[in-house]
Amino acid sequence: MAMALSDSETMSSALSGSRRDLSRALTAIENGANFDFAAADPWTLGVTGPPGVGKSSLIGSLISKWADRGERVAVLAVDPSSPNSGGALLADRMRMQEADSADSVFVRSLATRNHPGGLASRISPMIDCLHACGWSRIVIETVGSGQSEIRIVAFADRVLLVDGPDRGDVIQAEKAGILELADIIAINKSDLPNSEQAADSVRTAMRLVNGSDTPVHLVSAHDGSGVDDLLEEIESCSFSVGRNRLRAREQLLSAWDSRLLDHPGLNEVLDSLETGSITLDEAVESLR
Ligand SMILES: Nc1nc2c(ncn2[C@@H]2O[C@H](COP(=O)(O)OP(=O)(O)OP(=O)(O)O)[C@@H](O)[C@H]2O)c(=O)[nH]1
Ligand SMILES: [Mg+2]
Repeated sequence: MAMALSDSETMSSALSGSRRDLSRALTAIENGANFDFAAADPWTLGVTGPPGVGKSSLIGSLISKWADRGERVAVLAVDPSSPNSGGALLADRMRMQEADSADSVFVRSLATRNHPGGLASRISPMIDCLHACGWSRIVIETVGSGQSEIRIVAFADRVLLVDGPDRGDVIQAEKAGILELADIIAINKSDLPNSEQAADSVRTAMRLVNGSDTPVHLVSAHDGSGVDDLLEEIESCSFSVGRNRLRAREQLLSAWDSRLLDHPGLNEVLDSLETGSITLDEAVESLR
């Protein structure tokens, strides 16, 4: 039975600024607790892209700039493989970069494998909870390598695709189907050779995919070049109706998935399917 968090002591302490109780509240939500604060619209950014292109480093650079402007930034780092490494790495990087802005940064890692019913159904209440606790910029980082990661990023109101200067990175992003969801593209590691060419091939691919001029920024998380412009683009980003529909579709599919995977009759139906005693259509009917 899902517990309601709204009236709990943990939640009121999280709302008054306790980071420890915020962590507890997020864990409770992750485990199925309801969070039904009617809050104003949270500000969310999804950051995705192939492994190792510098998503976390770039988020680190954006965080310093946001912190300078007085924003409080929360990052949900979705790690498909290990429960901690992604978030821990990101946290380390941030500690290194801005020891003095620690109060304005909150990082939480989430392991997709802890969620047989899909993490996607837990993301929105987590975002609402962070927003209610005063986090004004909420970033969701996920490796863009599979369908479930793409679905998670669809829960953000704006999506930044980070790519690298290797042609291989660009192709991976195309294959995973994340180009369509991107409002803004950053080619990171512009301090390395070939980034101009990578930016050009992404621009070409975007025109083919979206028929639109999605902005492509060359940036370097290492030397900071291009990051100011990227931040301005993110802040002024207004998303297209077409992409909203795409996002709504991904959200619907993930809600559908979780409902199916959480269905109490699932195992029984799988048994019957396995032995051939029911057809696929009958299975779908009985799980409705
Ligand atoms: N030369 C160069 N290296 C970079 C830059 N940004 C990140 N890196 C390096 O790229 C590697 C991966 O960086 P991360 O920020 O962990 O990349 P990521 O995309 O978050 O990686 P995953 O979350 O594991 O997919 C690290 O060794 C970084 O130091 C950059 O602008 N230039
Ligand atoms: Mg990362």
